Amino acid sequence: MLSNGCTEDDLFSFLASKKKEDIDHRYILSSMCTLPHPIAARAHAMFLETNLGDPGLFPGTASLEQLLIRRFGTLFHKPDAGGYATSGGTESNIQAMRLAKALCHTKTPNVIVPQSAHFSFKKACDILSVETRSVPLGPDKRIHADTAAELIDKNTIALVAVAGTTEYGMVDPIGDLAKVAAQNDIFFHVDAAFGGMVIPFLDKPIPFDFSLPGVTTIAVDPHKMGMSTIPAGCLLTREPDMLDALNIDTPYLTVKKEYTLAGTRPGAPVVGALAVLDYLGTEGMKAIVAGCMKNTRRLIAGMETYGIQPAANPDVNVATFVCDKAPAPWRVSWTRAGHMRIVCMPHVTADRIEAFLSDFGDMQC
Ligand code: 0PR
Repeated sequence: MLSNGCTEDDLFSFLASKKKEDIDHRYILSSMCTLPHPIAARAHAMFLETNLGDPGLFPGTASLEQLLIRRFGTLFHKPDAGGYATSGGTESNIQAMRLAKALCHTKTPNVIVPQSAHFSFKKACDILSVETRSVPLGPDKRIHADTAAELIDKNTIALVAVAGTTEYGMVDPIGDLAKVAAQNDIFFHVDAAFGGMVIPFLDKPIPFDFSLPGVTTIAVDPHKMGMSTIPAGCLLTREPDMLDALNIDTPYLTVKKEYTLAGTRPGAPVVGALAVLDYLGTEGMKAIVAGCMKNTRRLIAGMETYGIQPAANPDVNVATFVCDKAPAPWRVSWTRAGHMRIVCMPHVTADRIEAFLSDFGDMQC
C-alpha cells in the first residue's frame, strides 16, 4: 500500500488504463454474461451499500429480494415458491445439493448428474462429500429418463437436469425426468441458470419448471440472460419453507437464523435484476429472446454457407460448430469435444454476427 495514497486523477487514470486491457465487449462471443441493461446499472448504483446478509437493517431491500423470488416463482408456475438471491449458478447448485443432502438421511449419498452438467456440481459434490453418478448423453446431447433411472439406488439423494446446457444449449427432457424423480420420490434439481431466462420467453416454451410435479428446485441466473449486474442468481424451491432445513443460528444479527451460503450479500445486483424484469415485462423479455434466437439461427445459416456444420441443434441461443479456427480478434470458446462455441447474448447484435461472418469468410479465403 502507498503510505500517503495518491491523487484521485492518478488513481482513475491507472484504473482506466487497466480497464482498456480488458477485451472489448463487441468481440466477446464466448460469454454467458452480457452488458448490464442500463436500468440494472441505475438500480444497482442506488443500492450500493445494502447488505442482504443482515436484512433487518435493510428491510426495503430485503422486500425487493422477496419480490424477485415471487417474480420467478410466478414465471415458473409456482407463485408461492420459496428461494433467495445467490451469487450465481454455482452457489445455487451447491445450495440445492446441500438441501437435498439435508433432507435425506443416508451415510453414503450419491447424486445423478448429466455428463453435460456445469462444473459447479463437481464443486458441490466435493464440498458435500457426495458421490457423483454421471448420466451419459444421447446422440441429441440430452440425457434420457431410462438411462438416468438405471443409476438410481436407495442412497440417491438427488437427480439433476439442465435446462440450457452450458456447452451446447440443450434442454434435457425435464418432463420425463420429473416423472422418474416423482416415482422414486427423489429430490429433482433443474439447473436453468442460463435457460431460465430464455425458455419461458420462446415462441414455444419447453416445459421445465414447477408446472411439472416432480421438480423440487430451480436455479436461474439474472446475471446471464436477465441482463442484471453481476453477481445475481436465484435458487427457487417448490415448497415455500424448504430452505429452513439449512438454517443455522446467527445470534447477533437482526435475524436469528440464516440458510444462505454467503454471509454478507450484495443487495445492489438483486435490485438490478428485479428492475430489469419489471421494466421490460414479459413482452420486453420476449423481444430480447426473439432477437437472440434469430441471431443464433442466422449465425448457423451463415456458417453453413461456408460449409461449416453446426455441432448441435440448440434449444437456446448457444451455437456450436464443427470447426477449429476463429478469426482474430473475436473471442469464441471451445467445448470439451473441441467444437467452436458462440453464445448469442444480447450484446451480440445482428450487426456483430454479420461482422463475424464476414471476418470468418475472409479468414477462410
Ligand atoms: N449452470 C449453468 C448451466 C451454467 O452455464 C453456469 C455458468 C453455471 C451453472 C454457473 O454459474 P456461475 O458462473 O454464475 O456461478 N456458465 C458459464 C460457463 O461456465 C459462465 C460464464 C460466464 C463463463 C461468462 C464465462 C464467461 O465469460 O461457461
